[in-house]
Amino acid sequence: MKTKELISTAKAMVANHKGILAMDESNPTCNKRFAKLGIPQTPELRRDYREMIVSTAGLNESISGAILFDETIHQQLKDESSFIDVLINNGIIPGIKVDGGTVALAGHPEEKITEGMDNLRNRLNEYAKMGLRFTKWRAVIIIGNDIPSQTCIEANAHTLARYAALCQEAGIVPIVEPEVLMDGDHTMERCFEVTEQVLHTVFNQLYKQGVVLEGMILKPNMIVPGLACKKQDSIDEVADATVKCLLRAVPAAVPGIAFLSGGQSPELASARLNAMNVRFKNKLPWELSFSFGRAIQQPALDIWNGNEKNVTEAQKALYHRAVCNLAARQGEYNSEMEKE
Ligand code: 5MM
Repeated sequence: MKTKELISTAKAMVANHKGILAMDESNPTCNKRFAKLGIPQTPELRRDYREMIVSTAGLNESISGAILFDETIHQQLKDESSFIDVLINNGIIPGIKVDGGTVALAGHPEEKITEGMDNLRNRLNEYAKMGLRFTKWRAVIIIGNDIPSQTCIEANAHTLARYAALCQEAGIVPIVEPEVLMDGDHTMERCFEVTEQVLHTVFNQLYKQGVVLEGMILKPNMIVPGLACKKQDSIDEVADATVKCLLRAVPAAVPGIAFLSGGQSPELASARLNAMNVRFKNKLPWELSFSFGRAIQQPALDIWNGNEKNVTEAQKALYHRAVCNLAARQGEYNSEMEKE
């Protein structure tokens, strides 16, 4: 195993206060986002949208790596360069989503298991040859009446660890993403309890399957109340609960924790990340970073709206969100930045 290389890639993914841009929406998810805005759901427009993102000048000042979707790596920019090369030339590490999405867990119809293990070893070797240096696999855990079940947590943790071990064997850094969804009216305390259980189970499996913790990145949810919960805790309460949970469950050997945004508004995601970095600066064993999708992209997507004429304005919005999160990583974000 190329352990040294894995460790240095993982460190680079969270270095210099930068974060990871998740632009790996599968076609159904990307189409859903386009449909909301009335944008035609074609491969050409998905390509145009992603070209708008990767050609944003200065993106590399705050973005260390970008997660692509398989369709994108087989497409080209208008000048016929590949998306992978454009990222590499801009000093952004290219990565790719390798999971195949979620389906109902057999015997547990309300819960999800992630597919995509078939032929994964060969796919990883192909991706490594193409220059992709990290991957992502997302597991989904739903909070509801009597769920998540232990079966669901264990099945997803086992799969995440199998995926991570295969990635490291291929010399690729795995981003391990167990996402506890924000949907529902559960409290922040319930999110804490479930996330802690999930993370303990995931790290137990990573250990059992020999995954080198120094050569991976964890991509968890923040500890937040459900979107429909009557009590919406303050930014500082979310920051404290999130760090408390992570300190209990994430080994110090992991170089970085890059949060997903999970449906939080872009401003709230930045503010919560900022609060963690303000309150726990220099006190944590891992870097606290971001791997946002919607919380970085949404304002830019709204402006772009499928129209070439809007590219420059959309790129400004994307650049702005990336810079806000660079500041949040240093505990230097504030709402004044949103007026700039
Ligand atoms: C960008 O969306 C990623 C792929 O999602 P699908 O498999 O549903 O198409 C997703 O895994 C994303 O990376 C994470 O959920 C983080 O994105 P958010 O929007 O939650 O920050």
